Amino acid sequence: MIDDERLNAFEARIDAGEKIEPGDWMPDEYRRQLIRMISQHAHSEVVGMLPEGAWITRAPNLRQKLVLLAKVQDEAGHGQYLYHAAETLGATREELIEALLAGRAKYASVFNYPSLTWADMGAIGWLVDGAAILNQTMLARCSYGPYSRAMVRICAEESFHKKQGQEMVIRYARGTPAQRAMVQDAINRWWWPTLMMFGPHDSDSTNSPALLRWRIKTKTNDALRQEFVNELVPDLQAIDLSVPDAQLRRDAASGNWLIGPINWDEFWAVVRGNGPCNRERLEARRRAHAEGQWVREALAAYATRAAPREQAAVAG
Ligand code: BYC
Repeated sequence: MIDDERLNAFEARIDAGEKIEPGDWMPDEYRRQLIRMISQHAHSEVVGMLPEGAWITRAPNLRQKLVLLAKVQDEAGHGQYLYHAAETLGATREELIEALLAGRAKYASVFNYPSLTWADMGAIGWLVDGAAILNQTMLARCSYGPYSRAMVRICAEESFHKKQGQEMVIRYARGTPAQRAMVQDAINRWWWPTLMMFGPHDSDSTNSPALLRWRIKTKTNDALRQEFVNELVPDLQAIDLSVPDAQLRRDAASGNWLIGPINWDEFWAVVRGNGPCNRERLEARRRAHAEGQWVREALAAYATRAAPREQAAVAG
């Protein structure tokens, strides 16, 4: 078949709601977009462990420590599923990780902000994981089979993360004046970075046309951001916490909560490596990678020695 016919057949499958699987023909641009997005997503999960990981040793009690440990460990697992999904498209894990450590790869901007108090664990769980769930519920319906299936599992775990964060925020909002002030401060600091996490406005979203055409995304950046704002504003108001946006107002006609302008200069500075913690985050990843070298070597040695034995067992 010539490429036009293949493309038509490929798009007809997508329009019919079929999943595209690893061995199937796909346009090079579809493959490139998926590797770009899935690898950025994997890096986000792994770098996203750092702001919360910093508080594991400072959790106020054993229960909180166990919950936070489980959550951070989940994020490592999400990175695993996603690197695997990217590998089904022909990318190698080594090249993807090398791009992250060299500072060439992107990951979610929100993780380049510091976690300053214990209440940040609540704000990250409710706001950041809450935003991620909206985005990932959409991606669970995406046209590429391995990515959509990874998302189903990840979303189930993210729901626990969101509830963990929500529970913390509610508890501190009902707590002492100092706890209320601490949690309000955390919401103030994480609100705008979370809104930026949905990506640039649709008019500046260069990848969206291809992603929407091939149903990798089925909703735009602005549509998802609006869903998030509509969900969070009443929930925060219900526990007497405010949103740090003097221009926030409810539009009676659409029912939407309309936000003030997002600081895109700040967003792009963070994306380009100049956020408050970009250098610290990459440094931590490089250190972890170097310290894990012996584990990778041991696994590779085991695989080399185990392979002939396993082949012999199968043949026998
Ligand atoms: N940060 O054309 P656009 C988690 C880049 S982790 C950095 O709109 P697209 C969690 C974008 O890459 C889950 N860069 O892009 C973990 C593009 O540059 P390139 C994180 C961003 O792809 C631990 C350029 O800007 N979720 O839940 O159509 C603890 C133009 O943008 C960002 C995902 O990764 C950003 N925020 O849409 C707690 C979801 N936004 O690549 C929680 C998967 C945009 O052309 N990703 N850029 O050089 C997506 O859904 C989409 O990629 C995005 C952006 C919505 C993020």
